[in-house]
Amino acid sequence: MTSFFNRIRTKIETDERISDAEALAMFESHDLLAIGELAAAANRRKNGDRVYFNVNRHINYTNLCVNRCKFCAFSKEAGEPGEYTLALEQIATKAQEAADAGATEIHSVGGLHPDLPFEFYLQMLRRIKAVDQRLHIKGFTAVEIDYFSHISGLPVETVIAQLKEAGLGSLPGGGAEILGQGVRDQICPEKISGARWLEVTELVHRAGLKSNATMLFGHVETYADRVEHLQLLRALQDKTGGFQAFIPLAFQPDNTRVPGAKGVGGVDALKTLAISRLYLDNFQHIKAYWVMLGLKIAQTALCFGVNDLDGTVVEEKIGHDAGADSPQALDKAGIIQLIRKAGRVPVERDTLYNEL
Ligand code: V47
Ligand code: SF4
Repeated sequence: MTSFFNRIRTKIETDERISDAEALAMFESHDLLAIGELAAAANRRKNGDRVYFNVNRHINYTNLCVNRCKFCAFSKEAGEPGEYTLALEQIATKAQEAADAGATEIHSVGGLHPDLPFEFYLQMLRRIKAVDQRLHIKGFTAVEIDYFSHISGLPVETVIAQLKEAGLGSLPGGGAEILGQGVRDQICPEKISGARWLEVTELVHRAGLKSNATMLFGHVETYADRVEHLQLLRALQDKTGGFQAFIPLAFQPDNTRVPGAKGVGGVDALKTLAISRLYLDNFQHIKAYWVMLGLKIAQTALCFGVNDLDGTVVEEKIGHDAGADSPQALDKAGIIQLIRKAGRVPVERDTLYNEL
């Protein structure tokens, strides 16, 4: 294996791409420290010692969803106990609380609501912006954008243009799951295809909006499925350059309907983050989303190629409904301490990675 890792090291140092076969071999390897050391070196070349975080707040406007993905413990059907849809007034109140607490970003996603009209989402953006023009709204996944096109009868390009006009600043990376259709048929058969997710994301980038990309891992997928997912993202990034960060999401199994899934161990989580850094040479940022990883693994990930810890979050539902044992929120001092104790330099950023 030493000659294998030496070859990867040479590739990193000469900016040569890791092949799919090499990524697969690393997933199959148990030499976590070798992979991590290479990923840390690759990250150092790109980002030095700096680790980014932001002050943000999540607002999940509804948990009603017509898709009912099997891995999702957050979504509900109409009439089920615990279903909710926030009124515009409640959304504005949460945005005001966020602005008062120094947030620069509202991260807003929700289920695919059976009846709300497209106009609701435009009004939601306008209401948040009316609270404070400076709040950047990172909202709606490619899945929601496709759904808005469906319910409004408008082409995706028009949907994006209207959302942008109403105040949308960028898109989060959700809905990608595993892009390969074989896996989607098992865990989210009602969701748009992986090909459609890529198509909508390309249109988002063409409209001048940045977005992120995620990968939900640790359920039924194989290592080959993960490599294919990374390959599709790297190819789209070559085409558009519109992705900011890649965020591997560790699957939380409680209250879900994925047969046999047990959740993600620390070794798999760190290996996946490190390989993402090595393979996705055209992504500047690899984010350890502490909500799904837990604080200890998220901090350790800073030694495995990661340069972003996401934000303060404040009110998290998607991971916690599925049993995540991380805290609900972190304060800025807590994030700064996590980064400093890993020997790195904390940098508060806005959503578009301007340093604050
Ligand atoms: O798309 C759903 C995932 C995503 C579970 O772009 C689950 O900055 C784990 O995309 N276990 C939404 N994950 C969250 C998301 C995100 C989060 C933080 C930052 C950003 C960003 C994006 O959550 C969904 C789905 O892939 N998810 N259920 C679960 N049981
Ligand atoms: Fe709906 Fe998103 Fe949950 Fe799937 S992951 S059921 S689309 S809220």
